[in-house]
Amino acid sequence: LPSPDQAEFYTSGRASNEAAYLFQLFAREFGTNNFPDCSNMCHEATSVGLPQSIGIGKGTVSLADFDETELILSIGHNPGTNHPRMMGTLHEAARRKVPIIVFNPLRERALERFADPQNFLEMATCASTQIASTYRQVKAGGDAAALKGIMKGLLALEAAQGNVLDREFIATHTQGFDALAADLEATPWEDIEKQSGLAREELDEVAAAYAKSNATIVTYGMGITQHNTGTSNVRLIADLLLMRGNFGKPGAGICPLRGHSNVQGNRTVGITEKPSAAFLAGLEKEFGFKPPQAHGHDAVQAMQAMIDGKAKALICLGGNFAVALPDPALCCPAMKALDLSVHMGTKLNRTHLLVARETFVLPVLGRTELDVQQGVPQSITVEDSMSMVHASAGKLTPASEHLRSEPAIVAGMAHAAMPQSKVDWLGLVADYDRIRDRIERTVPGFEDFNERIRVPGGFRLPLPPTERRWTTPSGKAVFSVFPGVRENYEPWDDDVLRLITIRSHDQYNTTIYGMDDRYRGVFGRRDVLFMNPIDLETHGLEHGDLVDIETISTDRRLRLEKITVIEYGIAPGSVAAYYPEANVLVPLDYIDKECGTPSYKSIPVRILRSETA
Ligand SMILES: Nc1nc2c(c(=O)[nH]1)N[C@H]1C(S)=C(S)[C@@H](COP(=O)(O)OP(=O)(O)OC[C@H]3O[C@@H](n4cnc5c(=O)[nH]c(N)nc54)[C@H](O)[C@@H]3O)O[C@H]1N2
Ligand SMILES: Nc1nc2c(c(=O)[nH]1)N[C@H]1C(S)=C(S)[C@@H](COP(=O)(O)OP(=O)(O)OC[C@H]3O[C@@H](n4cnc5c(=O)[nH]c(N)nc54)[C@H](O)[C@@H]3O)O[C@H]1N2
Ligand SMILES: [Mo]
Repeated sequence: LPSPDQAEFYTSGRASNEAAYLFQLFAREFGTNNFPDCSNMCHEATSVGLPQSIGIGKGTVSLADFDETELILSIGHNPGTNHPRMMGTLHEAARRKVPIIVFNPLRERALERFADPQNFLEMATCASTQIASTYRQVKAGGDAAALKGIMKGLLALEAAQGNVLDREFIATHTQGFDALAADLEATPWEDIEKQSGLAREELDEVAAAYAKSNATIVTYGMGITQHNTGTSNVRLIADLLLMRGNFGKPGAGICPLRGHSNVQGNRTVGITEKPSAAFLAGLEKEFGFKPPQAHGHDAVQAMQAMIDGKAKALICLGGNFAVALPDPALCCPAMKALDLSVHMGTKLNRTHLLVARETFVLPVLGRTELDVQQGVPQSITVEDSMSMVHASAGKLTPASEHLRSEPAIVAGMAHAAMPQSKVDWLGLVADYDRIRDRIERTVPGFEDFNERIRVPGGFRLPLPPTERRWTTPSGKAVFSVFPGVRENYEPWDDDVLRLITIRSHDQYNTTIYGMDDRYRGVFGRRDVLFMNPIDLETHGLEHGDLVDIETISTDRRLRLEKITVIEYGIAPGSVAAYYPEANVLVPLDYIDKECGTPSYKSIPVRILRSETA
C-alpha cells in the first residue's frame, strides 16, 4: 500500500487480551491507528463520556456492591436476554426488597417479573419475583430529558427539605455543580415532559426514591449509548450519581453493561483509534519502533474510507463488520471494492462472503478449544465489565488439527508482512506469558501480570473513582451540562416515529439462532414492528397489518417493506424492530458526533400501509 493508513484493522470484542495486544502492535508497527471496533457501535459513549466525568471510561461497581446497594436504576438494557448473570443479580436484589426503577420504552417481561433458573423453589412452584418496583416507559431518545427531570426534582427536594445533595462530596470532589444547577433551573418541565414522554410527577417520584437511598447503582446499556446524544446521556448519569456522592462508597456507582466478553479488555490493551501519547511512548520504548501519532478511523469512518475508495485493505479479528454497521446497500459493495480482506473467525458469516479482489477467511481456534504452542497448553486472559482480569484455557480437542490460535495467526501475518520488524513475533507466540510480560511493561495496572492470573479469580484493575481519585485534567469529578433538552430536538412532524433496533432472545448480535423472542411473545418470525396501540390507531392500522417503514433523516431512500405490525407495550411515539434486519433503515452518517456511534435506537421513520399486490 502507498500508505499504511489505507489499511483498516477491525476488532470484535471476543478476542483475548493477548490476541488484541498483538493485533494493535502489528497495525502500529505497520504504521496506522485505524482501529475500527465493535465498541464504536456499542459502548463508545461510555468510553468517551465517562472519562470526562470521572476520569475513567469503565464501570465502577463490583458484584459485592450489589449486595449493599439500596436502590438500582436500570436504564436502557434488557438483561433477561442479554445479561443473564446480571438478571440473577437483579433478582437477588429484588428479593431483598431493594427498589429497582426501570427506564425502558418497551415493557421487557424479565424486568417486570423473573423466575431465577438457579432458584429451586421458584422453579418447582412456577413462581417468579417482581423485579422492577417502578417501570417508566420513557420515549426512545428521551433519557436525557428524563435524567434532567430527576435531577430537577432532586434540586426541588433539596430546596424544600435540605440534606438531599451530598454537599460535602460536591465541594471536595467535584467541579461544575453551579452551572448544572442553573441549567436545570432554566429547563422547563414542559420540555422535559415532552421529550421524555413522562409526567413531572413520575420523575419527581424517582427523585424522591433516589433522595432516600444511601447507596445507588445505575446500570445501563444500548438504550443509553446508541443515540445521537449517547455521550451526553452517559455524562448525565454520572451527574445524577455525583449529586449524592454515589462513587467511592459501598453499594454505589455506575455500571455500564458491556457486550462481547472481552470488549473492555481489548480497549485496555490498546485497541483504540485514539491512543494516548503515553501509551504510544511506552510502545516505542519497549519495542523500538515509532508508532504513528495521528488518530485513526473508528468503525463508521473506516467504512466511509472504504466507500470513498481510500481504504484498500481490511483485516478483521472476528466480527461481522458489514452486517453490524448501518445501511448495507452502502456498506456491502464497499467490501467488494477492497483490494484485500482478511477475516479471522469462528463461524462463517455474510461479511466473509463479500469477497474483495483477494479475500482470506481464516478459521481460528475457539475459546473452548485447547491451544498448544511448542507442546505447551496456553491460557489467555480477559477483562469483564467489573474490571476483573482472569485467565481462561480451552480444554476441548480442536475441531481440526489445522486450526491455529488468534495470537498465532496475527503474529504469523505480522512476521510475514514486516520482514524488518523489531518484534520477535514467533518468539512471543511460543509462550503467551511473554506477551503478558509485554502488556505488563506497556499498560498500567498489570504489575506482576503472570503471577496474578495464576491466582484463581484473577485480579481487579485499578479504578481510581472507587477511591474517590479523579484522573481528570482538574483532578476533580466534573458535572457537565446538557443545555435545555433541545439538543435532541429535531423538528420532525408529529407522524414521525422513533425507531429502536433491538435484539431478540434467539440471537447473538448478527448470528440468528432461532426465530423466537420468547419474553416478548414473538414466535417463528422476526419481520415485525412493535407499536403502541395509540400509534396504531392514529395511523389507522391494526395488529397484523403490513407496513413499509421509511427513514426520513437522510437523502438516501432507506426502506423496509412488508413488515407486520404487532401491538405492544411500547412508549407512544416509539417503534421497535429487530437488528440486523432493520439496519437497512439506519443512515451511516446519523451518529453521535462526540463518539461516532450510529443512532441505532432513535431513527426517525415514517410508517405507511404496504401496497397490497
Ligand atoms: N443473548 C444475547 N446476549 C447478548 C447479545 C445478543 O445479541 N444476544 N449482545 C451482546 C452485546 S454486543 C451487547 S452490546 C449487549 C446489549 O444488551 P442491551 O444493552 O440490553 O441491548 P439491546 O438488546 O439492544 O436492548 C436495549 C434495551 O434498551 C431499550 N431501549 C431502546 N431505546 C431506548 C431508549 O431510548 N431509552 C431507554 N431507556 N431504553 C431504550 C430497549 O427496549 C431494550 O430493552 O448484549 C450482549 N449480550
Ligand atoms: N441496528 C443495530 N445495529 C447494531 C447494534 C444494534 O443494537 N442495532 N448493536 C451494535 C453492537 S452493540 C455491536 S457489539 C455490534 C456487533 O458487531 P460484531 O462484533 O462485528 O458482530 P458479531 O455478530 O458479534 O460477530 C459475530 C462473528 O464473530 C466471529 N466470532 C465469534 N467469536 C469469535 C472468536 O472468539 N474469535 C474470532 N476471531 N471470531 C469470532 C464469528 O465469525 C461470528 O460470525 O453490532 C452493532 N450493530
Ligand atoms: Mo455490543
